[in-house]
Amino acid sequence: MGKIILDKMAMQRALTRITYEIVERNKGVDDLVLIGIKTRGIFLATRIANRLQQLENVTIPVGELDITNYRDDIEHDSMSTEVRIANNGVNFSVENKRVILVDDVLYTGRTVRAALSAVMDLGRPKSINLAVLVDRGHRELPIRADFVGKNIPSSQKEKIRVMVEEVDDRDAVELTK
Ligand code: 3GP
Ligand code: 5GP
Ligand code: MG
Repeated sequence: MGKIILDKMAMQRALTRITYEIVERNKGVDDLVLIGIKTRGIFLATRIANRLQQLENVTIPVGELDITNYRDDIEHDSMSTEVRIANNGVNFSVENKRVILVDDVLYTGRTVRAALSAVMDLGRPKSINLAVLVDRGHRELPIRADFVGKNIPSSQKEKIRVMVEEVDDRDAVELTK
């Protein structure tokens, strides 16, 4: 059985704080777009967008990214850039936008590295920042998050279980051996 690191209320507070930090850092919400990394990153991005709607009364676009085609440890020579771009779920322009990437867990950084490539294929944003619910350490690349729900120092053997009501029927973050 896992140990609960964040319960429903703590998760809600962390997302609310991240939302305020995003507004503060960007000095508002001009040109802001959110891009969630599948699967749970998309739900977290949508929740942040909902809070921005309540807080600032703006509708911020939320894109969906599946970075499978960009991972450096997966063979994808046969896939052209055009096909990779066509397969993503970002239905708006990132040109000159302030992009916030959103994911559930940051670990080696390879997913985010891949997400950066995917976004760059779409255009030239003004900036890209990273928001994650959990940073569990063990980076293998020079990547860090700008907005962190909770730092959870973990051993390589441990797993962080992120549950969201949208797909897991409850909100919680657990550390399992
Ligand atoms: P997610 O798609 O919502 O991020 O990778 C598939 C799922 O497995 C992920 O869900 C993630 O939460 C979970 N997972 C747990 N441990 C790991 C891990 O070490 N690496 C990856 N890639 N996913 C993990
Ligand atoms: P990275 O690419 O940084 O090694 O891993 C980040 C991605 O892998 C995230 O999208 C995340 O979903 C998944 N991941 C890596 N480690 C864990 C973990 O311990 N728990 C969960 N839930 N996801 C993880
Ligand atoms: Mg993830």
